[in-house]
Amino acid sequence: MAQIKTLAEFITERQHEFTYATGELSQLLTSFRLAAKIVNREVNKAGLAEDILGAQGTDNVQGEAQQKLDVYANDMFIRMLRSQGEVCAVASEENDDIVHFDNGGRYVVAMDPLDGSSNIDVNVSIGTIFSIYRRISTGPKATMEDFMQPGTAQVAAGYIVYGSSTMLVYTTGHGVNGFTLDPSIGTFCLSHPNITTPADGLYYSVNEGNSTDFSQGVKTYIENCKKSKTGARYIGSLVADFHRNLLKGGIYLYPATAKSPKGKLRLLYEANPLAMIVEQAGGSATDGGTRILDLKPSELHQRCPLFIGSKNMVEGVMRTLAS
Ligand code: AFP
Repeated sequence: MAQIKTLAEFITERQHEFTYATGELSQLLTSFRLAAKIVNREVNKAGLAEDILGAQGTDNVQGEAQQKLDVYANDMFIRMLRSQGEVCAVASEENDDIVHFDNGGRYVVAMDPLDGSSNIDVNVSIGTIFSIYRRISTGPKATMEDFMQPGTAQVAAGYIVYGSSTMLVYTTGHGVNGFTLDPSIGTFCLSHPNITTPADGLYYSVNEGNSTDFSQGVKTYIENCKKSKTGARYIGSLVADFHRNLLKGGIYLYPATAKSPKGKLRLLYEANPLAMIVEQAGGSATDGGTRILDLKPSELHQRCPLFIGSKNMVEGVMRTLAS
């Protein structure tokens, strides 16, 4: 029988790669590991449980209707991060402002606790995205400065995809590894060691319903994809679209539109963590002009255009945009 390696074992085995105190990374990732299992349980029964399924009746800071599971997932991740003690503050898609823990923790986390939540009640994959930074401010509380660090300063990033199986994928800057939740034992097990993304992808993922708003460069790139018979895949959950392209090779595009002139996706907790992961897997991520990880944030919920995936495809879109 093949040897099983659990996520907890893997983290312990690889924690020497972490620049800071070795136990800290375990604690940080434990929060996500535990919360992910609990959120996974709720996501799996969403189709049955009427009290969980459906809109909460409030809007989040982005003006989007919050689904009940969004709120549940947000509370769960925050509770787990608070209890582990390494994180002193969180920026979440679901909270207008920074959530402080007042515990002296040395890290801050930016997260989208449940991405693609409009897909919950139609039984389509959704996800969680997270980004971890070392705190740089020195006062009693974390400040905006801690969250305004460029993506290059991330010490770890990851996502969880709740799909036909549930997977946790993360990087600390030493490659990307994926773990699948075995529901029979309730444990994440190493299933995708050392993920590398193909340099030439087979798919492009974009909401073409917005295409009349796209710049001529983006329109031309999409036309070129069609001419070369590149397959189209769009799920409408960033994590799921990204995960698919990471494994199979492809590009995800969310350009500026008339409705979202700065792009729709959020820099801190969508673009940056996925950009760190894709680069670690050999791919690229850009806003169309600048490498995502080099962007200097100025707002907690800042949006940016995103072109992310296989290296040669991202280079192709950059060339087309520049021509
Ligand atoms: P929700 O969490 O509100 O469903 O938003 C998800 C998201 O930000 C991202 O995950 C998707 O890729 C994107 O929106 C899909 O949006 P479009 O409907 O504009 O294509």
